[in-house]
Amino acid sequence: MPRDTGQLLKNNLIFLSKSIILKMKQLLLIMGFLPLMGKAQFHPAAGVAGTSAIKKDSSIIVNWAVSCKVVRGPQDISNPGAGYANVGDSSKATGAADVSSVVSLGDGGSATLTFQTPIKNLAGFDFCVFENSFDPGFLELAFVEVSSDGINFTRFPATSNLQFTVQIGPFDTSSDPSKLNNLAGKYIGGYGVPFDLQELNGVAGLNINAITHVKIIDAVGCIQNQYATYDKNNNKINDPWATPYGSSGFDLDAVGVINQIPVSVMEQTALTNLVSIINTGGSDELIVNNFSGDNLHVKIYNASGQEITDEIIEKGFNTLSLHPFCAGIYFVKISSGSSFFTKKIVKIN
Ligand SMILES: [Ca+2]
Ligand SMILES: [Ca+2]
Repeated sequence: MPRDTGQLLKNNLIFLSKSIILKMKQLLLIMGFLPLMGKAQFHPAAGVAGTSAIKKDSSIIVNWAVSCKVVRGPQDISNPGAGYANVGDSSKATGAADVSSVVSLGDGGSATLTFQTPIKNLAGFDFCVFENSFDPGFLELAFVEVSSDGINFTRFPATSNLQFTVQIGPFDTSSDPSKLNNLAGKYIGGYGVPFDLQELNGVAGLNINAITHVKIIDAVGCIQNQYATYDKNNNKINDPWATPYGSSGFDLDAVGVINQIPVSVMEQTALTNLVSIINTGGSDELIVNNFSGDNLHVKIYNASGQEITDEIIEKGFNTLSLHPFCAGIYFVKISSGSSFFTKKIVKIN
């Protein structure tokens, strides 16, 4: 082989091996990026293929919240003296979604809703939350929690992969629903954000087949450390802020029920699923929330088994006073026909 040809071949081999190494490096780089590219892409905006948005008149919505209790947050958490959010009232969040009538929660404010009959976990999404956004990129967000006793609430693990280095301003439409998961408000008005109770399966003290309360809590959205609220990955949630107006924060329109304990089969359902008994901190007030369609019989016995009160309660929230009774242990017996259950309560003072 002539010397020149040998050198040429050698050069070609060097070039070839260099380009193979380069290709391999490029491939490794792409492979390294793949998990990042696949990460955190959630359901896109209403109307876009792959969305999970549920239209307000969808036939899968079988019921709506029947009561709502609102705790307003300030219009501007950094200036609490300037007053609280004040648009709408709690009644605006009950009944069907209509986009136009809402209750504004303010920075960090909350709304707790109850239902005609408990929400039940079945295949797929079980309930959905409506806000009144006018632009798919203007998204005021809220955490969603559920409870089966009205006392202990469990938060859906929320994710925000939006940037949190530049504050989203009050007229900013740069938000992106495909970077948000398990946060109410990720869709435009008229389209509900759905939640699947199966995701909370196994949480101690939570009966995902008899959810009595849904709580919506405004994500403050400010990226300053002292006011920020965080997602499950401990990332700051960035949403339009500051909004120092009466309509500050999450604007709750409605909560739609997709799966519920059917009203007609309530009689066959354990009575314990249809009643919640709340005696916060051993106080002298006993709240009995009756989700069954019927009046129920409530008897209270003292520790010696003597009957001390006997009342009929209607559906909905009923407040019974324990005021006349001494501190101590009591038993509350709830009955309907032949079915009943008993719960121990403690009156502290
Ligand atoms: Ca479900
Ligand atoms: Ca907010």
